[in-house]
Amino acid sequence: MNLRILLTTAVLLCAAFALPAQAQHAGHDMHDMKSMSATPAELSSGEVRAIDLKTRKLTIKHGELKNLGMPAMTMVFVIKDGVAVPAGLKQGDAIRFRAEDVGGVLTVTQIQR
Ligand SMILES: [Cu+2]
Repeated sequence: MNLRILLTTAVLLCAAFALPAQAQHAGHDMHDMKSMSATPAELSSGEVRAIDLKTRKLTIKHGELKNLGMPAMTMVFVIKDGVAVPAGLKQGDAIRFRAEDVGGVLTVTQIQR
């Protein structure tokens, strides 16, 4: 009798814990799918700290870069060949940009002021 009650309680407890876990998991999958489909056009915000058009090096103080799994920091990126830099872009300008890991080189593939 006692064992049966214990088992019933255990089953109910399992159900109680499993349901929220499943709901969270489903929500997480939906979030992943959403962020994946949004990724190609998603731009990050940053501020130009330095720019050298000869070497195509751009130092950006950036917020979190979700596609690179990078926290906010200031760092140097290489501007990808063929990517247009907004005319007169200078230190202190706020930008929206897209950075990608191209063969281990952190590369800016889109820049907008
Ligand atoms: Cu960084």
